[in-house]
Amino acid sequence: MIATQKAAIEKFMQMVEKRNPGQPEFHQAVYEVAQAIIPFTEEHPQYKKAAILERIIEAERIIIFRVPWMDDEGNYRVNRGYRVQMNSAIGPYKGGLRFHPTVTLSILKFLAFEQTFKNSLTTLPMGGGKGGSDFDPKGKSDNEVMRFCQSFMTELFRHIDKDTDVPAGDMGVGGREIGFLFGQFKRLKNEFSGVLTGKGYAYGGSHIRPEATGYGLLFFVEEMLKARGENIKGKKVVVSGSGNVSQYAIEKVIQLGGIPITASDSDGFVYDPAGIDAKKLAYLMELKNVKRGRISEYAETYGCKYYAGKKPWMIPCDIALPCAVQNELVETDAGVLVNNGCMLVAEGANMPTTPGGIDVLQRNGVAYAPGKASNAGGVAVSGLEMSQNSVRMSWTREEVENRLKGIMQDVHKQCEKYGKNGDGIIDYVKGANIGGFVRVADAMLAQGHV
Ligand code: NDP
Ligand code: 2IT
Repeated sequence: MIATQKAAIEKFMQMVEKRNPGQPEFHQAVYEVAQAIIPFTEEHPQYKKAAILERIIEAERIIIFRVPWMDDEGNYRVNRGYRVQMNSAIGPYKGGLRFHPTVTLSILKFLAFEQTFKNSLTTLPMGGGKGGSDFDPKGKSDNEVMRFCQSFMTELFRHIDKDTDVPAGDMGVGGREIGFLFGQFKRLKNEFSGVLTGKGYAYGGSHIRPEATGYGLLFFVEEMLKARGENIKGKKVVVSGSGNVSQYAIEKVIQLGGIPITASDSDGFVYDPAGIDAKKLAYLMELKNVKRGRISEYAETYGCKYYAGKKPWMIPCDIALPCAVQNELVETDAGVLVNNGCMLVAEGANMPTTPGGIDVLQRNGVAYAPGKASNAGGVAVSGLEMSQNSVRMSWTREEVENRLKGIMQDVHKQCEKYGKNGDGIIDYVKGANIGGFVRVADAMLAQGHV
């Protein structure tokens, strides 16, 4: 990168930090995009002249609200709810809801910003949004979760609609929560519509939506490997997390003939050198989705090692799939992966690798895919759920899975188109950011000064 471009990026980031104080995750997400887009807009002055980058980092609208609810002991409780309506240039705002005690405006702005680019890469008509609350579903009874969801939706319902803003799940928001949220929306609006995705199949959900992020991640990994003349058979795969994304990533690794050897939660990870097979995965799913237990119990049941307070990147592997949380793979972790011969890192989570981590991986020739490309399968099938709801039909599992695979192959093609360097190596960060940007930017140009 030439010195004038570096200076332009630094100046831009100073403005971003000044206008968004105390929002480090948002700064981090913008920085990654700015590094790719500022040089690109130098070569394409129509975007620079129209200040598209300056506009795209500003949310169209942010809603922050009180969520009062009562716990099982009759205590009054209060949380904060948010919806960040980031960009509607190419479709209604679309993106998940996160319920986690660490939720802040900075986290949701970073997620909504990433979502804008990701949704564009899917080629489906979806803008970017994200929302959630600092509510912690962990340790709460089903009734408490229901009361919280009902209170959350009692405010949110007036800001969303099937053609305006369509939330879905994210961390802490799965099928149970979407059901409660949908039920309350329906009562308040007296309307049965596709206003949320990730619904149960019995009431308008799509086949393969629960599986979509994890499966899509592996379809993307297959394309990355193909580009290097490789395939996944027999490869050791380290996975972090044990929630929705991790579970179905593990399932697809098994189906494709790879060997998943770790899973984790916020307390530690398990290393199963024999591989997590279909039977052990069924146990893990029951443990996490029904019993809502801890990953350490997997180690007790199957007699393998549990590493309390540690992350799985220390285990030698061919492929690493961070599927838990932002900034879970830092520079030193990347160094350990490189030293152990890891050839590919693809993100199931959003922004799990720090900028220093990305730098170490890329400099050492590890194929690295940012989440906005490799985890786009979840929102892609959400888009397919919206289509099915609009025509009041549902497609078969095979049909949805084939479409998902086609979309992930298309995302990979866009990364290749915009990210292939002179030496033939694909820079997925550059490719995903420019590929995601162009469609949104062209729509913004066409729509005038919006
Ligand atoms: P879940 O809530 O189902 O699972 C989250 C997992 O991450 C849990 O295993 C959780 O452990 C673990 N975790 C949370 N915090 C930490 C931490 N600080 N350190 C280590 N592990 C942690 O969420 P999802 O699987 O849906 O989401 C995971 C990631 O994937 C998120 O980054 C999300 O934004 C992203 N994503 C999700 C999509 C979806 O459709 N659901 C789509 C695309 C991306 P514990 O149980 O201890 O909290
Ligand atoms: O980060 C994500 O892409 C999601 N949590 C899924 C969003 C969606 O609308 O399905």
